[in-house]
Amino acid sequence: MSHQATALAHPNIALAKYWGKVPGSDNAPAVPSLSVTLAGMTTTTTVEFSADFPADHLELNGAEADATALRRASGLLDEVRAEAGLKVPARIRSRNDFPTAAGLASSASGFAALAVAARSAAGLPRDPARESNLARRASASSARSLFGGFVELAAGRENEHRFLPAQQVAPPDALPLRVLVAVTTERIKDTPSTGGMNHTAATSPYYQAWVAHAPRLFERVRAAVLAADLEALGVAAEESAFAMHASAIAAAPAVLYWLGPTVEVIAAVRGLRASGVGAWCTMDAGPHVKVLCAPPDAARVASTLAAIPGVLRVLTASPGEGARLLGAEAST
Ligand code: 2P0
Repeated sequence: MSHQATALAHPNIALAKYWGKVPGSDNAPAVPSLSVTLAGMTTTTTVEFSADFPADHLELNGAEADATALRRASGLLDEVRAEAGLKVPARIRSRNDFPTAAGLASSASGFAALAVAARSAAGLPRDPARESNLARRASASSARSLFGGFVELAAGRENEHRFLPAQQVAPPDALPLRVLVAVTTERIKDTPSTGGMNHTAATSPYYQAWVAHAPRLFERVRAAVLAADLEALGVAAEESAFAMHASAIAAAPAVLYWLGPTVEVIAAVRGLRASGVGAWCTMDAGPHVKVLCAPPDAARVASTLAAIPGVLRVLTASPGEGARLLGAEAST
């Protein structure tokens, strides 16, 4: 007897960044964050529980995943098994329809899809808040991909293990927006974000300043989304990205994700603004630059980015929907 379920989820881009965890917590963020879930790019994940399997097994894009990825996924499955009273192993098959090195965290869509598929395959009812909390404990940014549009994840509190799901702030059509991704390398990043943020917290003299300042940036981003004010959103989102990276760059040794083309794109976006085009940058734990603009400006901004030496390609994304279940079945 086996039970299986398939779910899909999209990546998200943080407009107000998460960087740093509450010490002693169950992967609760030290700062509040706010993201936009992106349409177009999709992770599809199938989970099958069966007593016939010898152990948990994880396949990513058709290849067996490494031990670290399997351990993280098994940790999420263990929580589902405990809640459902299930004691059998699972096989996970996950596929992204966007390249892993595209600068869009596949972990966010991956753990969001896994949370939905695993709970459903275990016979638990759909519950986006519980799925979001489950995903958050595996990888905090993935908690936000459970929901569509503009999504917030609050900061946790010291020495507190609690229910902390993300929640929707506004639906996808609340603010007309395009996110252009300027891809600057095909290489996978060298410092994974968990290690990068923990090293920043441990060694950067600017980390405490970041933690103190981030809630103000979050409030500005949130207010701008609710007011549908793209300029205020872009300005605050750019400040959040630079403040996060400043804290990381001041770590010892530095956590520096940028490459030459990263800075070239930042300069070009400032040039666009100087010529009257509304465009703002944000960067995550990698060298790619995501550029925010209004839909009518997207073609002009994309062609400017594509012409920059070192920019390999430009992807265009829009606000999209949250994770969803595609199907669930039991077989003998
Ligand atoms: C974000 N990032 O808010 C920020 C901005 C990267 C830079 O969330 O340790 O993979 O698994 O909870 O979620 C990437 O961090 O970290 C991230 P873990 P995660 O999107």
